[in-house]
Amino acid sequence: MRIYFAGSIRGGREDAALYQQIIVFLQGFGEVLTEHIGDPSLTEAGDDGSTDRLIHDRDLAWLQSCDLLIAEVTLVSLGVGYEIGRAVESGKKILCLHRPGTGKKLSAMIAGCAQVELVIYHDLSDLTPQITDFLKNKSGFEK
Ligand code: 6K6
Repeated sequence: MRIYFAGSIRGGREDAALYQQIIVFLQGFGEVLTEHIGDPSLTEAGDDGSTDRLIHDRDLAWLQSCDLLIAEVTLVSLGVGYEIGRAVESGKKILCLHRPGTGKKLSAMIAGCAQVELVIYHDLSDLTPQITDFLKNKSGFEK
């Protein structure tokens, strides 16, 4: 299974360590195309030497080739929202992960989208069983 993991870069890197833990967990199910999202050394400058056009076109190609988009949506990120919209348009399976209680309510355009499956969680220990349940029982993917 090819998984596109989406998480905030220029929207803020406060959750980078958590993204890394989620990515490691997801690697037990398949290939994560976007491992770099969890790299704690990447700053929200969002600049690894590539041009924005190259980043956009490369990420879109990965998104079009994935079986599943998993997006951590607690930090508000225009890029993550855009990726979710493009994945909806392409008929991809989409799982969004959100932590309540951080002061920001999830956008109605994500929470209200019928094509998006939403998991509410507090920490990794209550997230991982919910991802497993989604992958094994709801998405049709097998570990
Ligand atoms: C590398 C390290 C830090 O920044 C970079 C270069 N920038 C990006 N590299 C890869 N993917 C990116 C980059 N900037 C945005 N994205 C994509 O948009 C990722 O797939 C994320 O899921 C999402 C983040 O969007 P913003 O708006 O928070 O940057």
